[in-house]
Amino acid sequence: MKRIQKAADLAINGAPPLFDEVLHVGRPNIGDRARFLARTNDMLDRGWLSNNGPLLQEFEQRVSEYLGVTHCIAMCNGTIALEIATRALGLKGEVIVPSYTFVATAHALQWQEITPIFADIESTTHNLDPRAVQRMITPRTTGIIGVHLWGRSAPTTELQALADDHGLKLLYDASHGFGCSVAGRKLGSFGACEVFSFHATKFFNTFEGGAIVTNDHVLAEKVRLMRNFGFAGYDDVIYPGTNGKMTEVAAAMGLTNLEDLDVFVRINHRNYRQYRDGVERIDGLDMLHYDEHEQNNYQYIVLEVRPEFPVTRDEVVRALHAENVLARKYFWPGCHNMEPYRSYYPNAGLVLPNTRLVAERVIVLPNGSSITEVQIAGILSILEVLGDRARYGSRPQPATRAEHA
Ligand code: T4K
Repeated sequence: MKRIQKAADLAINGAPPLFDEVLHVGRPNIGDRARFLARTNDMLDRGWLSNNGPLLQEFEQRVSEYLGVTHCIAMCNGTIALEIATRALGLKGEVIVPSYTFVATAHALQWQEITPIFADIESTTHNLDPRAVQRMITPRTTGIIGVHLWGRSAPTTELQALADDHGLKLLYDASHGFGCSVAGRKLGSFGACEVFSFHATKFFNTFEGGAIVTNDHVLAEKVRLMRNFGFAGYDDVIYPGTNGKMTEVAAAMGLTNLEDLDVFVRINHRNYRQYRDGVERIDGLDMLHYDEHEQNNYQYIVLEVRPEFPVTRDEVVRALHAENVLARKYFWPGCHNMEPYRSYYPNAGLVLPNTRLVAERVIVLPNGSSITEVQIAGILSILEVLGDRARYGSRPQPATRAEHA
């Protein structure tokens, strides 16, 4: 495999791309194909495709055991799970969330005409700053949604104290946190409930999917019914519900992938260490670290491009894309800069300085079971050349049409 050694080797300078195939950030981790197909075959023979089928029930059982929670209610995706969780908890008025998250965290509220109020993050953790949350509490506040961004725990102790002091409901968007722990306790059992996404791009996927997990029996029963239109029995609807059901084929994928979680973690961890060791040698780049004393899924390889790096974050992304590395600027530009929030609250950014700082710096790189050691070495070689003033000299200029010809 060729590596980038000098500025002239870069595709933005007219050279052919380093990679022939596109390298994605969100390539799915897929478990044993034969076991998945066997489960799917059985499902087809049974003629039971959705609506609380046997695969779903087994899946919920396995997930709750794995996470150490009493209830897992599997859903069609993480966004609907967030909507059902906030609805079941009776949230209304204002709910405090980070702006530095995937827009679904805010949209799940807005979709129900609950106002998301954006609180700032800590620049080192990328997670909610409890002091910022406190500042955003008003008489209209009914809840807080903490996000365990990149699978690293939100400040659970501080957020619980705030929620208790102010009589607020606290739940977590744990979309990134499957298989991760804080102080040795798996994410999933904090707050009133936690919501996972099992989207294809996540560490653990069910094609599309998600779950609400909780130790609260009453809440669990309510969300279970709300997931199925609010039906409490034939012809008897007792809640405003929706269709949040997970299909049997998704549960089959989930059961299969659960059996290979250790393999996915091992691969991600290996990749993470290779990236970390490589990035350590490059001035002006930082990589977000995971606490090796905790359980981590190591799914997100998060770089921060500091101002002293010779080229800007956007130029790094442009250079990587030109090499067929589809790095992403998650979660630029922050929810408060997306519609409808930027029209509703044009000045929200004034209280979100760390959100801006982090969103302007971050790049997420490909990880997962489809990326190889050699490919990671290639990606690192691009970053090294971009970061080496001696070899690189000036800011990259795209080759002109004439130079390409
Ligand atoms: N809360 C948080 C904190 C979240 O991160 C998310 C989802 C949610 C809530 C909502 O959960 P869900 O309702 O989605 O269950 C992707 C995912 O669609 C989204 O699930 C995820 N967060 C977000 C971080 O990433 P996009 O818009 O970046 O997706 P897209 O289509 O650009 O795909 C990402 C990369 O992955 C591309 O390079 C293509 C590649 N890819 C994608 C799929 C689906 C594959 O290689 N194979 C695939 O099957 O949102």
